[in-house]
Amino acid sequence: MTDTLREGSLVGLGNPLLDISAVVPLDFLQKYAMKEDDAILAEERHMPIYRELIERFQAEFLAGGSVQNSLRIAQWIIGKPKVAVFFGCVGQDDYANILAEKACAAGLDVHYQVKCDTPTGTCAVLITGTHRSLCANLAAANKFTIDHLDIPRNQALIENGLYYYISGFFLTVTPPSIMRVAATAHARQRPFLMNLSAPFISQFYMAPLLAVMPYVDIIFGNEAEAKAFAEGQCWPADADLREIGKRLVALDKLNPKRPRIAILTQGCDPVLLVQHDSVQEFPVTRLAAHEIVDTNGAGDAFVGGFLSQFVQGKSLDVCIRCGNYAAGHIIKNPGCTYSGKPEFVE
Ligand code: 26A
Repeated sequence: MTDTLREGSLVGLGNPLLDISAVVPLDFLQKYAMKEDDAILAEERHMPIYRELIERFQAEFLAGGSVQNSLRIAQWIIGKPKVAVFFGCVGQDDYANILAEKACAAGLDVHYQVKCDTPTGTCAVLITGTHRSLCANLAAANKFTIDHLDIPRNQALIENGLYYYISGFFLTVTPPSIMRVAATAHARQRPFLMNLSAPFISQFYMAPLLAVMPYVDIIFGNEAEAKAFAEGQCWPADADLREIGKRLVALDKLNPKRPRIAILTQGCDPVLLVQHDSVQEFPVTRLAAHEIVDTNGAGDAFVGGFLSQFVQGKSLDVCIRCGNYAAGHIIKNPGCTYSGKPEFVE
């Protein structure tokens, strides 16, 4: 099946970030007013974090950026290079070289927009036990512009895509680019997948999120992200995750022939697959404490595993089980990295 997959089938757009990751005590989070398992955009007061992580906590540097993570994992499982194409913006520096090198090693076809005057984005990853807190300094990633998609070669790559995946995170950077890709997917009747990405997206970027939602065929999110969306919509405060999922799939949709699907993860509790009025649960294998290295990238890996099967036309059941496999694997490795050959069996 994999052999029939053509290059460039899966197109992703997002923020390419280098993760600066370290295990820290809880009071380090408090110092920067950060919460466990959150993801935020760096403000001025967060800027010293990066240096501090390196100098005080022997931070590791790892390829990151949510969409790029998912695509690297999808590529790892697919095994055939260049099925996935990625667009994002980097600086002209060593960090960009590291990101490109890791992406290429994974088989990903990256087409970065490069801004010479701005450094490549970084993300502080603060590990506390099984929690991780992310603070992204987007820098060059924030400078992505739609004209990168106007370059004829890039335009051709976008039009060549059969599946499209963009994070909610990218709404902070360039809603027009997202709308452009969504419209292409819609015109060609190809699946367009998005992620709620973080609670702050629903809190501060609800308008562009709602603008793109009618195009979204599959929406991913975790419990906290779904709850933030529900709050932003003033849905009943007692609505549980199942109810929120049902409301998410019922939001306006441009192509009614392909009803929206919501896939909601909840840590080691079962993944919910919400379609129409039905909610199915997919159990997650609970890892023993000693097997867990860090949970950074688990959500991205889930999507990566899902995509690796989805682009091969597999059933949602197989896609979700592969998502769970990939997330479980990534948790046993530092950041969103893998080791060895994938061992997913359908
Ligand atoms: C706009 N923001 C906040 C972000 C991110 C992000 N990727 C894109 N945009 N904040 C954190 N990340 C990435 O998420 C991964 C874990 O899910 C981190 O780089 C990390 O690799």
